Amino acid sequence: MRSISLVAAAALLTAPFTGGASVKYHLGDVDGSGAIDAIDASAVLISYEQRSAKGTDELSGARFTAADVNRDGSVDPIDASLILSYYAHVSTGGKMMLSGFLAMSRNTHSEYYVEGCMVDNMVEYFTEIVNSAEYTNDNESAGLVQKWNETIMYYISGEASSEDVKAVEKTAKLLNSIVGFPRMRQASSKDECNMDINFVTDREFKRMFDSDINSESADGAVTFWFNNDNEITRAVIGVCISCDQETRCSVIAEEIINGLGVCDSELRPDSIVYQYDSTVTEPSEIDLSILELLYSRDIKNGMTASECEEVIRRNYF
Ligand SMILES: [Ca+2]
Ligand SMILES: [Ca+2]
Repeated sequence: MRSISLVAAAALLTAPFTGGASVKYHLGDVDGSGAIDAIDASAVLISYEQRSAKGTDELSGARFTAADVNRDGSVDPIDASLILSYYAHVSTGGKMMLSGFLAMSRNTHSEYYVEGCMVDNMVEYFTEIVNSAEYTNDNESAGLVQKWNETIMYYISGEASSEDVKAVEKTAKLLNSIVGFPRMRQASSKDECNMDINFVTDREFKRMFDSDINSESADGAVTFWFNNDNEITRAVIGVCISCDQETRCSVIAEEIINGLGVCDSELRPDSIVYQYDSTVTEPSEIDLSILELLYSRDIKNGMTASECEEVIRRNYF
């Protein structure tokens, strides 16, 4: 493994810092060079020594903020050592953002973290079910993020059992606990709804969905519509009443979640959106984390898979 010497790096620092008004300082990048490396650690140490010896300090404003990487209000050797550790991480092929790296070195995780699920797995799964290229019949929007921005007003039609209604309510409650999710509420009439949940016979189901899917083998389906901004504006769900209650509960949760811009998965049998028959009736921890990421402020309608990956790598640790 490469080692990094702080002393040698300090010797490299022969020129004064450039610091014009147009230079942008990001956390850890004390000289505004665009990279976080040993020179930044040296700048922190030099600033610390200046301040200790003479009471003066050339670091101020944005540069001070960039240098105080552990955000304790002081620029000191601890910050320098954190910058060096991060530089070592990046120099040996590490891909974490500084904020994630610092959180990890404090042994903490972001709110999206699921035990045992590495960021690469999360990226792969997110890409599979959110940036799926096969889900839409519109080539323009294939693979782009589509999600709701307005409140989902659902309405239950047809022969729903009390267990069916409970399953819808349970899913809505769970979704409403997600930060950033635009709420899901019951509409007072079918006219007011934008998510129409129909409990139907096999024949009605076939009539509703036959042009889109092979309805022979399906117990449920959803069709959703989106506008030019990739905002989902309407969804119609069908659940076959011919299947047993347990299957119906699983289908209800799955189709609602599919209607949020999340397509089926082949990767994870424990997922609520697993492509094949399953009796999973609620989202797995990873499903929930995906929904939290999808509905977070950083993931925007119309984003591509690589744009999403960048967000995930920054936020998932
Ligand atoms: Ca730098
Ligand atoms: Ca500090």
